[in-house]
Amino acid sequence: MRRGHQIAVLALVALASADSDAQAKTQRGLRDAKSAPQAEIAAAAPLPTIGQTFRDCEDCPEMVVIPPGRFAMGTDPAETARDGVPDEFANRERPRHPVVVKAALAVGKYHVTRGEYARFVKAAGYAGGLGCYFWSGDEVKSDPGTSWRDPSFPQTDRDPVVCVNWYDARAYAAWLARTTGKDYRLLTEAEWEYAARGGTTTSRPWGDDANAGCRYANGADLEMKKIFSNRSVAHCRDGYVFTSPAGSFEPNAFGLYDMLGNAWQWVEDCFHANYADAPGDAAIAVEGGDCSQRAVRGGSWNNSPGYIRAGVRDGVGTGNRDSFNGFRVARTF
Ligand SMILES: [Ca+2]
Repeated sequence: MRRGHQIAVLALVALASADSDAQAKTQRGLRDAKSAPQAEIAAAAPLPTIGQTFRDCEDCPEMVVIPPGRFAMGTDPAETARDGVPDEFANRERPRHPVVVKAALAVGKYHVTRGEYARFVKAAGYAGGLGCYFWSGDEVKSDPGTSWRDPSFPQTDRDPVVCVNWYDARAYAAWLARTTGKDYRLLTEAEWEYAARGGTTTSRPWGDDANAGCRYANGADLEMKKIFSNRSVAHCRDGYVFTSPAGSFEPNAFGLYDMLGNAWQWVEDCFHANYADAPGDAAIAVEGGDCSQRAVRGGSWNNSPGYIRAGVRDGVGTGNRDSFNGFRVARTF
């Protein structure tokens, strides 16, 4: 009952645009809450409010409560044509379709950092794994000597952890859930795109201009061009060739940092080639399709401007550890 009360009151706070079914449940929940003993309500955990930030333990990732709402997931052909995205990638973002996020949820304010991951590895005795794919400038190579501790370029403990595969990301979220008693997990792909867009409908949270992104995202930029001269880069300087410390750029409208760029983010869903059978409920992670790959979102430090967009998506083998890929966590209330 206590959990039900929390959900009901949370929905009262923020369910401005959720569907009628959710609203009906909210109204039923509120009637239940009003009739419940005051002592039980008083004993419940404090209720989150939209935009609130919190940590569930001293070393836990900082979380942001984002609102429920509706959005259009995916892109139209004009967007990818404008950015010169090849059909092979552009077709993954079709068709654009409506999705509802029925309840507020908490999303990591930043990627899980290398320091946070290190605490997990130590506390849980997790192997973590050696061997990571890194970019030599000409090609992606595997090196058994690289790992999340040393991804082949320098990082601080505030940088996003990379060289983690999908199992590593899930293991971290599961450990966080065990240690806090809260419902930590990876985001679904639809939740991720909703969170990345932050209420915007442009190709990026700051607009459509890729060359205006250096205040908001760490992608391939003129700084990278000094070292990797053959790269297609944004015509601006974000200041980082490789990963950047979490929160080095401006947040989106939901208060989330680095949703685009820095490191691709693993999500829960199996990879589907397009959205032909995509659900309209963001809480549902897509099963079926190719579950040997999971979706990654957001682009990374080495991606050219066409891949630093809210709609861009890729599939990566679940066991692959790449120096481009990291993750952030979500928490259900
Ligand atoms: Ca950069």
